[in-house]
Amino acid sequence: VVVLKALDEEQMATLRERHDVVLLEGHDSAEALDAALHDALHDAHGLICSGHRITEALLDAAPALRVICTVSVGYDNYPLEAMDARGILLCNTPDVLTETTADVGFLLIMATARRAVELANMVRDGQWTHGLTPPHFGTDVHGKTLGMVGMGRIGAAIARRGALGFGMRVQYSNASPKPALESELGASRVELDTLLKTSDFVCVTVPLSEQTERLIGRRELELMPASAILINIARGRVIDEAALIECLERGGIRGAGLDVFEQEPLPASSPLTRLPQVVALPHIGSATHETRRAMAQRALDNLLLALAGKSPLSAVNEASWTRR
Ligand code: 8YV
Repeated sequence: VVVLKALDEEQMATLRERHDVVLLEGHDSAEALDAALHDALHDAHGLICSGHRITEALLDAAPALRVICTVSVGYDNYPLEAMDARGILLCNTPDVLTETTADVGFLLIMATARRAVELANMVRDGQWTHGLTPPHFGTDVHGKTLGMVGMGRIGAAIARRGALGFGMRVQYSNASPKPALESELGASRVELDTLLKTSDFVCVTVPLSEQTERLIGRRELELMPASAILINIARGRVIDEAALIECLERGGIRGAGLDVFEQEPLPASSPLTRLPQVVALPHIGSATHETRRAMAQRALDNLLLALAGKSPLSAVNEASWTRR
């Protein structure tokens, strides 16, 4: 088993009891890591990784590979069709990160609306020299309209925080209706355009796919009122980032709270690093000690089950596996 994403010591020990393990770490460059992975995969049956781009060429170099366990819920960086064709199972880590990631969604809503980072920096810079006046005021969160683009597990957890904790009116756009959430939260399903025109906060939680790439582009941003705030905790490429920068620079929307970007790490030259109305986080959605440990444990459990020929806890393409 090749491990690219560090498990903790106890988890590594559990894995070593059952399998020969190659831990790949400490490579200086992405190229060096790619080369090491290419070699290590030659005899591997399993791979635990996260965030690394797995190509078809890598799969070709891994004739014995049976399962890849990603330490993430998103799996847009895996060549799923090529894995299906080879009968390689892909497992991810849903559920265990839902609440933690929803916390970051709400953190961004609050921080952007109340300008927390900008104003905290003012204090830090010794610029809090007199009482605040309206140019420094933020906007309310409670009682406003929250528009969820995507109402999966994480979307629902954010919507719950909004409706039950902050008295927000929730509307959502999603491929399928969610009647249970509609009755629990009083949420209503609307077309994306309506959502964009009528929400105070638009929160993007859809997975990245061919259908959702650049779902929010120039046209969509223009539908949002100038008082609205855009939050993205999904994947950077769901939003046209150049169009978003242009929209923010001309005051087309009030602000943006972003945990994900087209390119990560976000280049220091990006205007998103310096626009005051932007709260940019370094992709911390699931980054707590507790949740990252639970994610690693889920990946490990998935791998051990799959290599023992049993059904894993969370598989993305179980049908291809069953066929194999
Ligand atoms: C992290 C995430 O990027 O789960 C996901 O899809 O985006 C995050 O939890 C990361 O993959 C954790 O290793």
